[in-house]
Amino acid sequence: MTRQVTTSTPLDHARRDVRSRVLQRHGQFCEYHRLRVDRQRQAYLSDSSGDDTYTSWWNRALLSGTGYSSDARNFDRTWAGASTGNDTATFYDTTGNDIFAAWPTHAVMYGNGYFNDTAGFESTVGISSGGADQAYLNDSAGDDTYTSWWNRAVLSGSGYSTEARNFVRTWAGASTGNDTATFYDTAGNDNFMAWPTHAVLMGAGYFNDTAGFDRTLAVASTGNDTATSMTRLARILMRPGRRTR
Ligand SMILES: [Ca+2]
Ligand SMILES: [Ca+2]
Ligand SMILES: [Ca+2]
Repeated sequence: MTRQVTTSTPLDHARRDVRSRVLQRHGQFCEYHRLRVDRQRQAYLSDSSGDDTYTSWWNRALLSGTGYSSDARNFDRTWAGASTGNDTATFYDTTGNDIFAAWPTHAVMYGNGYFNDTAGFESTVGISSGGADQAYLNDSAGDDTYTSWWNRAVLSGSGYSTEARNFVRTWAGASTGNDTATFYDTAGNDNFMAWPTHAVLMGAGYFNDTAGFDRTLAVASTGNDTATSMTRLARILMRPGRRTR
């Protein structure tokens, strides 16, 4: 009769011990980083029942109201929620490329290394300081009004207002309801182009795009402005002060 005997030297024991310690340390390291990503680098800010003001930069989110101030710095992601009261949110960008996206109930600004998210603010404003920034404004299911200038686009409806300032490119989308869009031009040369489902006014340094509005109106002031109906393939030369539907 033979017996299988496993031998193990003190060196084997030592190696196994080292390996298990390394795995244990690795586990602790992974757990530490999981916590860092999942918890430590995200900030959650909540408002008061009164009127609150939110302001964010790429490395900071600040929410304040009567008797309090919550300041989150250097987080990868921040979230701020508004409840009752008249709450306003202002988002500042970076000098790089940033995106501002807003809906009636939430808004977000994000770019390289940061993501600032909000929910429930009645008024939201995204501000671009430079870079190839883009703003996306989304309407409500009800009736909404869009108005744009070369450096500003505003979309508002029942209980909310969203605004994009100084973006080189903006887009606003309309869904259900009776939604209207009005574009104002610059003093220079501008081009308005309209399709049945979308319309664009563009000029030096700006591009204001819309989709789905039931009625669009472009207003021309000075400059050599053109309006093109892409359906009729008609080109109209707009004179100062003349309105084109
Ligand atoms: Ca509030
Ligand atoms: Ca930017
Ligand atoms: Ca709508």
